[in-house]
Amino acid sequence: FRKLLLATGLAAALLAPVAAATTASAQEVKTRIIRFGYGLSESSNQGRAVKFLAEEMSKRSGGKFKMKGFGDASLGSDIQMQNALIGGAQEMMVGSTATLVGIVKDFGVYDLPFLFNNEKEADAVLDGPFGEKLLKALNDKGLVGLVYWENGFRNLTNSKRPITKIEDMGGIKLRVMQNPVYIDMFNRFGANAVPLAFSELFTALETGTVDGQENPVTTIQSSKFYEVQKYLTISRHVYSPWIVLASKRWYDGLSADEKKILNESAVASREFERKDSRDASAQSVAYLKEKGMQINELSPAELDRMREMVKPAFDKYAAEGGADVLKDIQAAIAAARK
Ligand code: TK8
Repeated sequence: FRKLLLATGLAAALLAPVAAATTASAQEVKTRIIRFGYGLSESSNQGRAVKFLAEEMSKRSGGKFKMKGFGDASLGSDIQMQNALIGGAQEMMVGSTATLVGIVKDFGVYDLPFLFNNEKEADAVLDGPFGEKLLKALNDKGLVGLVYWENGFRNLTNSKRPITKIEDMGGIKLRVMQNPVYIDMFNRFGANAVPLAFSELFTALETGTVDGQENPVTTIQSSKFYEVQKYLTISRHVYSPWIVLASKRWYDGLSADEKKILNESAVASREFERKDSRDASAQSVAYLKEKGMQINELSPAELDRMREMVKPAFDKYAAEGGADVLKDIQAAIAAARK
C-alpha cells in the first residue's frame, strides 16, 4: 500500500508539469486571497458593489481569485488602508478620493464645490483622460487606481437646525473629510469644520463631539445617521467619487492574465455600482423622511450665493499648486458639456 502511495505520488509529480504545460494559460492564474477593505456597511451601496466585484473576480478566474470584503472600516480608516496597501499588508480597498490628498495632492481638485452639474458629466471626466491621468499618478506612490465608483452628490445633515440659508451653518461643528479643500469650504460658509475619519463619525455625532456632517443620502441611510441627525439639507455641494485601489507591490506580482481579470472585473463593478447607487439614491430621501428626518432643499438663489462665496476657494486652490490640474479639469468638464 505504501509502495502504491509512493508510486502514485511519483506519477503525479511526473505528470504535473506535463498537465500544466498543456493548460499554459490557466497556469497563469494562481489561487489568490484578496483582502478588500471598505468603510461602509455590508448592506450599503458600497457593500453591494464589493460583493459584486468578489463574484465577478471569482467567475473570471475560475474560482481562483478569492476576494473577501471587510466592511465597516474593520481593516482601518481610508487613510490607514491606503498605507496598508502601499506597504503590501493588504491587497485592495475602496474609499473616497478626498482622503488621497496626502499621497497625490491633485486628487483634491474633485472636492472643489459645484464642479459637476450631474452624474453624466462626472462619468465623462472620471472615465476619460483626465480621470485616467490622476489614477496613473498613484503608480509612483505604491498604489494602482483601478476605477472610480460613485459615492455621490453630498448633502448636509445636522442636529441643531434646518439649514435654509448659508448663515444657518454658523457655528455648527461640522465633520468633514480629512482634506484641506473641505475644511476651507465649510469654514467659508461659517461652519466650524472638524476633519475626522469616517470610521469615527457615527460616535462623534452620537456623543455630540460634532453637530453635523455631509455625505450622499445613500450613506446617510446605510450608516443610520438619521438616528442621530434631525435635519437634512439637500445641497449637492460636491460630487464625490470613490476609488478602487490595489497595492502596487501586490499588483506587480500578478501575471498578465491575472491583471486582466482584475482590471476587467473592476470595470464591470463600476458599471454595476453606479447604476445601483443611482437607483438606491432615488429611494433614500423617502426612506429618511419616514425615519423622521426633517428635509429641505436649498433654493437655487441660495445655491448661487454659496457658489459666489466659495469662488475664492478656487483661487486659493490654484495659488497653492493646483492651477494646472484645475485648468485641466475645467477643460474636461467643458468638453463633457458639449
Ligand atoms: C467611507 C468614506 C465615505 C466618505 C466620507 O470610508 O468619509 O465621508 O464619504 O464614503 O470614504
